[in-house]
Amino acid sequence: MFGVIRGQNNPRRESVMREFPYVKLIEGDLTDPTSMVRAVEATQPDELYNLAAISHVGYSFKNPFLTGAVTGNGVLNVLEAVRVAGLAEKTKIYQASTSEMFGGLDYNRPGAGYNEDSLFHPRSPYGVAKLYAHWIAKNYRESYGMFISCGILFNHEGERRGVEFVTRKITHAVARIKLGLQDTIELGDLWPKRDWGYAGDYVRGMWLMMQHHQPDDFVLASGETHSIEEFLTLAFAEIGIDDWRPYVVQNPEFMRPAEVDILLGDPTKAERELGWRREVDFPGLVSRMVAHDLSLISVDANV
Ligand code: G4F
Repeated sequence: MFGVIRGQNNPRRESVMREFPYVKLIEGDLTDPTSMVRAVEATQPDELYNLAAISHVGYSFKNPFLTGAVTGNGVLNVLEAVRVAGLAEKTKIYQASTSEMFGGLDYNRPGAGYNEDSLFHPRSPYGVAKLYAHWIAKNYRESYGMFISCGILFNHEGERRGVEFVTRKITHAVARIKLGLQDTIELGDLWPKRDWGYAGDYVRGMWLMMQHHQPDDFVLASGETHSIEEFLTLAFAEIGIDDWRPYVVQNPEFMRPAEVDILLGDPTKAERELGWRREVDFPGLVSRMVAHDLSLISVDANV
C-alpha cells in the first residue's frame, strides 16, 4: 500500500509512518503533473483514492487561487497521470466529491435530502473547485471508459478530524474545559445544520464503491441534519454541563462570506446498490469524539 506525501519536511510524515508502518510513502504534489505521473508509474495501483485537497471551506475564501489549483485542477493532473502511464484500463479511481457542491436545501425536492440527481450550487471557492473535479472525473469516465467513482460525502467526522473543523474544535475544547485547561471556546455561526456521520463508516462506503461492478456516483450521508448548537448540547452533556452558553464566545473571524445554511443527504442509492449502512449515529459520534479527546488530553497534560 502506498501513500503520497507532499512537501519538504512534512510534519505529518513521522506520525503517518508511526501509525501506518505498512504504508510506503512516496513524494508528490497534486499541482505538479510530472510528480503524479512518477507516482502512478512507480506504484501501478489497482485502486487509487484521491482524497487530497485543500479541504477547509473558510480557508478557501482566503486562498481561492490555490484552492482552484489543488482541489480542482490537481484532480485533472491525477487523471492524466493515470492515462499517460498507460493505466487507464487497470487503475480504478475514487474521487472525493463533497456535499459542499450543493448549496443548502434541495428546493426541487422540499423536505428530502440531496441525492445523486440534485442540482449543484456551490457557495465557496472550495465547493466550486470540487465541482470542477467532480465533472472532470465524470468526463474522463465517459470519454475514456475509465473506472472512476465519485463519492459525494456529507460531513465525515471522528477522532482524526483536524481541530480547525467545528466538531473536533468543540470536542477538543470541551475536554480541555473539563480538565481545567481552558475556560471558553470561540466559534462562528451556530445555526448552520450539517448531516454529520462517522468517518470510519464513510471509508467503508468508499471501498464498497471501488468493489462495485461499475463506476458510478454515490451519496454517503446519515440522512439526519443537526445544528452546531445541537452538537454543543451533546458534547457539553458528556462532561455533565447542561448549558453550554456561558462557555461559548462568538467571533466573526470564524464566520464565512457565504454560508451553507443546511445540508441533508439521502444515501438511498448507496444503501440499495452497495449494501452500505452507517453504524455510528449522531449521539454516538459526539460521545466517542469527546471520550477520545478526554483521554488524549489527559495523557498529554499528565492530569
Ligand atoms: O466543520 P466545518 O469547517 O465543515 P464544513 O464547512 O461543513 O466542511 C467539511 O465538510 C464538507 C463535507 O460536507 C467537506 F467537503 C469539507 O472539506 C469539510 O470537511 O464547518 C461546519 C459548520 C459551518 O457552517 C461553519 O460556518 O460550522 C460552522 N462553524 C461555526 N464556527 C465553524 C466554526 N466552522 C469552523 N471550521 N470553525 C468554527 O469556529
